[in-house]
Amino acid sequence: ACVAGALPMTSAFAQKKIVLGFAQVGAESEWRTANTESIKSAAQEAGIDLKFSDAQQKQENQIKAIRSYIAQKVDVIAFSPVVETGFENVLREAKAAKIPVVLTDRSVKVKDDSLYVTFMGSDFVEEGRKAGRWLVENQKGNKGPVNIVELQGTVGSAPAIDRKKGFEEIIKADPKFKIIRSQTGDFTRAKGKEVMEAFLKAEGKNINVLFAHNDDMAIGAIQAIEEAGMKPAKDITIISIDAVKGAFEAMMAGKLNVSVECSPLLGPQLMSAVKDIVAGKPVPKRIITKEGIFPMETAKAEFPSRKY
Ligand code: GZL
Repeated sequence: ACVAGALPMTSAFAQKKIVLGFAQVGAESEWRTANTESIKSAAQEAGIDLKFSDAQQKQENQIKAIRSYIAQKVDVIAFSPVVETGFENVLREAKAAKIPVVLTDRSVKVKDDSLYVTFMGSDFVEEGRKAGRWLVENQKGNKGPVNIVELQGTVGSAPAIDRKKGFEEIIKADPKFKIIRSQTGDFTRAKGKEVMEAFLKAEGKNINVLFAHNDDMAIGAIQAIEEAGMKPAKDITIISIDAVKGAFEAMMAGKLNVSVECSPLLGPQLMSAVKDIVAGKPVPKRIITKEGIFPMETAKAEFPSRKY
């Protein structure tokens, strides 16, 4: 025990390392891989003891991982909720165990927002609006109809719900824009390709635009478009979100028209929030990631400085 005026902590009482339990969504996309890398390297950098789990995009696995962190009495729990609902009970268990929870990347719909300390991540509605605004500008000379097919992200996830909302909010201003098919590709290349093949079979040359909720699905769809003998980014204008390396490569190859940035590099912000929480300092309820938009023409110049 320390007595008043005691000497500063000696090595014998080395500062106990903060233990952070992180329940990751999975490894479904380039974005997710870069996000995991950012979290692991930032924890290392910050001297934080990271316990990490991959839920393979299954909610029950994320809940199991959070319960195990509660049992291990970690100092802080952080996770990116694979879908918006169904986490209330386990968040109440964390609160009862007095373990603070940080939401990164995706958020949850809960009545009691004291169940988490802060949510740090992008504004997905704005990402959808950026995609819509680019399309309105790109098609301004075209009297229409402009038939759009949409590859949605994981059903029930915040990015899928909000990107769709933002995109539709913008294009509804002009009736020439019509979403003729919309289906989930679960944020993966494989599923994106499979669903685009079905869209092409059903609609073929009737498709003018593809709006993909992430680059991985867009890259899968590009393969399907080429296999159908059509030219991606020319016969079908392609809009995507994330701006990962694969998107820049596709844009430099002239196969993708634009990618809206969604930064996965949340590691450093997460670690500083964790340290503040453990130190009892206040943390803003919402921390929004700053991000831009990259049309094909800017890809070559931007690519060398990309960090993910
Ligand atoms: C967005 C993130 C999404 C990415 C996808 O912040 O939740 O999940 O857009 C990833 O690539 O799978």
